[in-house]
Amino acid sequence: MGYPPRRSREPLEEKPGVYCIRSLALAEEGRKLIEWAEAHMPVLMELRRRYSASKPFAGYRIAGCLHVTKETAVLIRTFVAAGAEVAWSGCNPLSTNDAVAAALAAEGIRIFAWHGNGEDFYWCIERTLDFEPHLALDDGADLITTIHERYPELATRMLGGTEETTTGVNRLRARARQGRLVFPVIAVNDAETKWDFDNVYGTGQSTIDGILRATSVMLAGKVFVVAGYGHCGSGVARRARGMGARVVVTEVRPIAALKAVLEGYEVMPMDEAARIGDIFCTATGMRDVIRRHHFELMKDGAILCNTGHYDVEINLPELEELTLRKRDIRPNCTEYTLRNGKRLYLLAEGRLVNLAAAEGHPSEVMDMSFANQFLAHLHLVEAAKRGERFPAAILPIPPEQDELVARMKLESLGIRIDELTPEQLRYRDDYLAGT
Ligand code: ARJ
Repeated sequence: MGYPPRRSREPLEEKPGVYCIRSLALAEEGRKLIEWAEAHMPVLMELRRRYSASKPFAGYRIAGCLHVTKETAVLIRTFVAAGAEVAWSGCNPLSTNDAVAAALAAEGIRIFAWHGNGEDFYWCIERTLDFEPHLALDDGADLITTIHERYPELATRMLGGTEETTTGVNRLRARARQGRLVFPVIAVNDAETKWDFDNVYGTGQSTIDGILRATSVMLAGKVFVVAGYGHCGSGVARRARGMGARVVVTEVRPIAALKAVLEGYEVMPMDEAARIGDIFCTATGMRDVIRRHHFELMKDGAILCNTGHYDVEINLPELEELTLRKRDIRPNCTEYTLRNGKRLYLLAEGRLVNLAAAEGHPSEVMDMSFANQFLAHLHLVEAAKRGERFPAAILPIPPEQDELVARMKLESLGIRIDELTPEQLRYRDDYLAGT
């Protein structure tokens, strides 16, 4: 094949141009994981049922760059059932589930992903672009950035893309502001049925899950410092409190800080939190939130992790500089002995602890995020079929889509809600009705 060799010399299973994964022998284990996720993703399964006869994606190729988990596999299978051809890479070097990747490869999905593919991260993304997609499904904007920077000709032919996460939407908005966005991108993250659920309840549960799997420490009574009180941080704070931790929040935004105060959390600068925290979790999307002098202030035994998209929130080069020696003490838990004699424990190399040390968000909540992904791509394809072209901008999901996803989720839960009566509808629209 006419593409550059990968860097990694690890033994991998490769069929050039079709897949490159850890081992096909894991496929059966992966199929069971996917089956389990399918049993917990009713909305996506209903969409699969609705669109598998009409196959609206027939003739369309989708490249995806998103954590290769059992939930993502359910999304991929749904696209395939609806007629799409799909090529996939992971969006984080430590989040690929090798068994799921094997199951997908065995089903004929083009997939370039294995756990620990750091050296070949962009090689994997580029292999999904060899296939000349019409659509890009991104998480963190590395795929869409690669298309713009390295495949400008392909970029002009793309119908559009979607972005899964806050950090990616921020990066793409920055690109759009500079006039450098070539095709439309739908901000799936900004759907209410995504960020008010996935970011809050998903991150809340899966981050605690990751910390517990990596450490098995008791949370009750611990001082648990959450950096950043956005949707993700507030979810982590809530679940840490639920486990009996004493939660401290650090912030830079006054309104977010005030929300944390009124929710009953201690709010203080990281300089103060660093001295008292037992467990630190960053959820800011910003770099260097925990840095040299914070490490120096920390207690012996402090545990550090990150749940933001990139591994920049804890300044690792500075941590390394302060370190005398280092060893892995448990899976996903590295002990750093500093020159000042104290030991700090870094989880999952500072990468997303919920995906690297656990399985990411539960299927039930990814059900809504991925229903939004599916419908957003359908929206792009239907527009293309009508000969319409959206502007090269960051677009919201269609508002009726948000409501549809919520209704389908409620229905799957067997929960019914009220409807406004005709009198109430009239009252809602009557600007004269007052005291
Ligand atoms: C796939 C997941 C999972 C999971 O929707 C979440 C988000 O915004 C990402 C930031 O990279 C991670 C993504 N996410 C969380 N859990 N994607 N499968 N189980």
